[in-house]
Amino acid sequence: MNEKQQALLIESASRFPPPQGVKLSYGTSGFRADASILSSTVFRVGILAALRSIKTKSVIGLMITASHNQVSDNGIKIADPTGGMLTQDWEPFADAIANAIDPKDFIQLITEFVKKEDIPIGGVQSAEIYLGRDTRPSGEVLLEAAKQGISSVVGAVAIDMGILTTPQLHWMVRRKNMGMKVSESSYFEQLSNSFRCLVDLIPKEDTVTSKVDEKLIVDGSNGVGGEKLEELKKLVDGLIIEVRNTGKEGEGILNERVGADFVQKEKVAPLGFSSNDVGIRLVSYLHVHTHRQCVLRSLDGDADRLVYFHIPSICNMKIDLVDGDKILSLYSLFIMEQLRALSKKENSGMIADYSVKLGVVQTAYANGASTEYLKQLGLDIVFTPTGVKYLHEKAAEYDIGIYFEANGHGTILFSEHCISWLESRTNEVSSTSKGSEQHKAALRLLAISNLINQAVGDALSGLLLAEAILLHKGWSIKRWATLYQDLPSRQLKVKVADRTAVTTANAETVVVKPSGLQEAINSETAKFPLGRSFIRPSGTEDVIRIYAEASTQEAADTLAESVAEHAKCFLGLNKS
Ligand code: 16G
Ligand code: MG
Repeated sequence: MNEKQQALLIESASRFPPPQGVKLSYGTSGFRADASILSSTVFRVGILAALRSIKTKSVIGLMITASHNQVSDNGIKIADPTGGMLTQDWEPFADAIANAIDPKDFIQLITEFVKKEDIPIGGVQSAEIYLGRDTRPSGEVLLEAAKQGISSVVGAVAIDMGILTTPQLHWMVRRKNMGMKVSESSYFEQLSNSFRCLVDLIPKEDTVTSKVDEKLIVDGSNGVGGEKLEELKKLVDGLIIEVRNTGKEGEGILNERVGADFVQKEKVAPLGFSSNDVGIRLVSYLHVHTHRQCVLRSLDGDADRLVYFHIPSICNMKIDLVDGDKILSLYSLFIMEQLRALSKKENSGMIADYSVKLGVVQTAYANGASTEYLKQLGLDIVFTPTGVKYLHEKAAEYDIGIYFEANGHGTILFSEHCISWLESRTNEVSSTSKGSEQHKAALRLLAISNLINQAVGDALSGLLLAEAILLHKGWSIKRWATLYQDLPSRQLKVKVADRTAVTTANAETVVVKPSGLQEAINSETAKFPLGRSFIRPSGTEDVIRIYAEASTQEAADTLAESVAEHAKCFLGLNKS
């Protein structure tokens, strides 16, 4: 590093002193904390993003959001050149510079890192960083800190893409690095065009059932997702979308008793939903009136999570949840159907000449019934630890990799090879095979690859895909929910001072430390039919999480409680 660069870093860092007595960690989804202490962290992540851009010679994304956290929190995460999460190799450096108090240590860390990674800085190199932020009021101040961090690396340029959902920013970074033009309107166009394409491919005989004139009611969590869905819906033909909790002045507070995280964890309806949304209600299709179950959807604070739900009874506004596992099952079923159609030999002479490697990725939180269902479909299922970055990496090993966490994070990845094969299937067909089932199946899969966000899970594109499949199948949420019946489950958490006291293996299904705890969990689990339980340290809070499922709710509750007791005991948290 030359003197000019060093002086620039020292001077700008002096304007962003780090908070005292706080240790920040990049965690599963970037840095998150109370917004008032984050300026220095965001400034430093700006520097890191510039270094990453120089190293990879690509555009890097920097998103300011704390997703489903309370409105007073904020956070920052990086999108790598592919649009995915920051490579895990760089996380220790992120932690180190975020926590370096002494300016000399800070400069030394950067000097050593650029040397080790062979990153030339201070000279003619250029770097480009796209900045996005959600609707949090603290976003603007933190945006400024990010810009200052970026401009303290010679040759680095920050481009403010404005208020965006997290998946929009990841999508833009991916697309830009693929050499394409990037704008928010191109994102909306791609989603609405590919949705229309899927709807146009619905077999004609099914149109009566699929023309259900039902409003899509969506909880926007009072965040950026609601705002963007209001824009997207203007372009989407064939769906009537009503966004509740849009975050407009006076409508409510971001993530406060609203949003996918609240709905999934608390299993009650979010604010903004009333007795009118309970049970079944009258809807019309064509000129016929019918009673249908009222289907509701919920996005999280930065719109990278989606769940569906239904409120069966007015008494307590408790919900029946259609979670990420069921979304995964719906997608998997539809994709399998298309692949099956594609591999059928027809008179057309169009023969599938390549066997697509399809895989499904889940975590230990996936309900056992969902895994069983997917196995019965004949799918290859693999498990990874919790956190999008792990699932995404695994899914990328397949031609078509579908991943979902139960909490609604997930997407579908198509390999380049698979996309070119599908394109050749649709382009090279002889005129006789146009309109054949094979041809349509290839077109549908291509439309899915355009609709679904391949950079990261995206509630807006995920919602349109689920709706297109439901329309295609003429399915109600009730029919969808009966794909399988969830096993009763319970989640608990135990507060700890040091969550590293617990370590796990085998995709978090086995506790390694404290030693002996796994044996205790095994003997509890063995007491319950269909019993399954695991514990893991949270990646976002100072807690240990406990999950249990069993054949009855009572058994799942008892199992979770006894495992929690064992955990406390092994961690020395029990009194006396
Ligand atoms: C973060 C992760 C999510 C994971 C959750 C687990 C991303 C974008 N988000 O929100 O995938 O399910 O953390 O939280 O990676 P926990 O570690 O506190 O249980
Ligand atoms: Mg989120």
